[in-house]
Amino acid sequence: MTVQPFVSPDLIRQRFSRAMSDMYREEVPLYGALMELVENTNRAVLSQQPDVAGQLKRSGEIERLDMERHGAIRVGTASELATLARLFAVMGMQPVGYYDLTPAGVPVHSTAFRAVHEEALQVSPFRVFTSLLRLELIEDAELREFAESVLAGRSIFTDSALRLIEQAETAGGLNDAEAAEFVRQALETFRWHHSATVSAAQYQKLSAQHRLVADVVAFKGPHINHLTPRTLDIDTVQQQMPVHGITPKAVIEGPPRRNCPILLRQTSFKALDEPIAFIDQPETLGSHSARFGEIEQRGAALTPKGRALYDRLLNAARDELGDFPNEANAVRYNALMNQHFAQFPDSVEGMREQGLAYFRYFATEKGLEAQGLGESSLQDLLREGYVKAEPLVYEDFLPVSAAGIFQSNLGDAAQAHYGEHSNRQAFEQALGRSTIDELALYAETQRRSIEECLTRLAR
Ligand code: OOG
Ligand code: NI
Repeated sequence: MTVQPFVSPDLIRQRFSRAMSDMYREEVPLYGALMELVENTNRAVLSQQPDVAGQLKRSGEIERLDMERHGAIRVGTASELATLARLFAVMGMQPVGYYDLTPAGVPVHSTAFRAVHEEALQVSPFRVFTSLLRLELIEDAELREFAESVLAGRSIFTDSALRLIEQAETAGGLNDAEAAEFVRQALETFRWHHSATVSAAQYQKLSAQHRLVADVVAFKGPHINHLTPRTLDIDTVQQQMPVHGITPKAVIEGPPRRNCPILLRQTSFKALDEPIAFIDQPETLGSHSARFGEIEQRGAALTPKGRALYDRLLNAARDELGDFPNEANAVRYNALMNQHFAQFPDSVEGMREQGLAYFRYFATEKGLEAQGLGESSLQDLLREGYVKAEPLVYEDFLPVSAAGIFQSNLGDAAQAHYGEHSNRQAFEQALGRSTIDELALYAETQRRSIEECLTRLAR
């Protein structure tokens, strides 16, 4: 008997991401339309902006661009979250970052499951923004207990998925056939189910508490609620969306448009009203809106200093606006953002000199041809053109943006006020492990690239 080699977790993730996209395209036809729009826009940018194309080629991102996307799900219990962590680990995805959405009136806290090493990200940058409902924030004790009992009675994983997770853990991996079956089984957890698991009256009660509560509690599993492609020009896509029958939210979340993109800019289109059936009324259809579309443009990962500046400028613009950005104040919001962000250096050199972003360093042709560079400092090498710096792409999410995305899809009525605050410890206890600090990952990638670059030049 020959022993089948294990498939690398990165390739399992790549397969899974593709399978998820196929499923979502079938479930949500608008997703297909959006993908097409993004592909066309990206193609135009690559042919019209050689500097952008050059940068993506040097960083290798051009190869992952077409398959790059993130999804989002919401779960209801600690054990669901902990098992998800194990499921994602089979695909080489770790929980990175902690996001508290309660200050924005959304009763969840979240992490992003993703690959952590730059080489793994290159094979598949697939990420899943994963939120845990904070039932403890529901004040109505009766409703809370009802929600807890409904959640306790469901199982969001297939038996085969659980078996394969365990096998991957004990054997150390999955062979080709097992990996294929794992992808098929894991996909089931994220599928949309149009029949609710509660009665119409119970659904109404959950929904009246918070639409998010109904979305998590009233269904069989944590349906994927969006799948987001990466665009190279979000303003163009935003503008083009209505032409294709898609209505975007009023403002783009994140930093304003810049020459040198930073962090993450996102926009979404409204959730679909989908027909659902209740257990006591299988014939009468109710309606639920959960699934929506989103696009994003990614820019440089910021250092703690850069991030502090970003947060300060964003808060200043929002404070001055005096309200959540919406349709009525969108023009003023954009103007305020541009005005405040004028303080954020808008060039690679400016950001590098002030230590605002993380970079990847490359030996240039000139550097590789030169001799005796062993003793030079990185500073000197950059100045002489022996080394070039490219910003590291931001692989994570932004809590204020995420809250804006949640809200635009839940309706403004969903803005609640919660006294209780951030509770990373409770989240990690539910998760069964700690979350990884994303800043440490960027710092490591930057360090590796400097080391590699200097070693190459010293040869
Ligand atoms: C997640 C919303 C946040 C993002 O990209 O920031 C998000 C959700 O609605 O479950 O997707
Ligand atoms: Ni998203």
